[in-house]
Amino acid sequence: MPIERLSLDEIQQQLQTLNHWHLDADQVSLHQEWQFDSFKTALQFLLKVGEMAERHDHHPEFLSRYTRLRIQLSTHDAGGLTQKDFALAWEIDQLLKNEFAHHLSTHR
Ligand code: H2B
Repeated sequence: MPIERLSLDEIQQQLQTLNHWHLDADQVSLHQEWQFDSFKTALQFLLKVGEMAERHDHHPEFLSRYTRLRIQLSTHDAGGLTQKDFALAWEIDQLLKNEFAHHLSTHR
């Protein structure tokens, strides 16, 4: 059974449960960008999110640029946003809060 895309209402509701994630203009993906205190920390964060992605069998797009990391989430199989994207985003938020909060170089 393919997973269902969420409606715009559902997307707006789910966004409230997350920290600073942004809906892309085409409404098929979510993204967020962080800046860490070093390239090494940014890579460690990326690796942890990568392990998480394997556990979820759900894989983000990563854009690494020195100390910055951008993560974009979408469910390709559904052609848009699903519960899987929000579940992963929520867990990424927890990881950030629990293990990387002190390694953010700026506070938005
Ligand atoms: N990741 C993302 N982001 N979207 C998907 O639709 C997706 C995935 N599908 N990871 C998964 C793997 C699917 O191809 C496998 C067969 O479960």
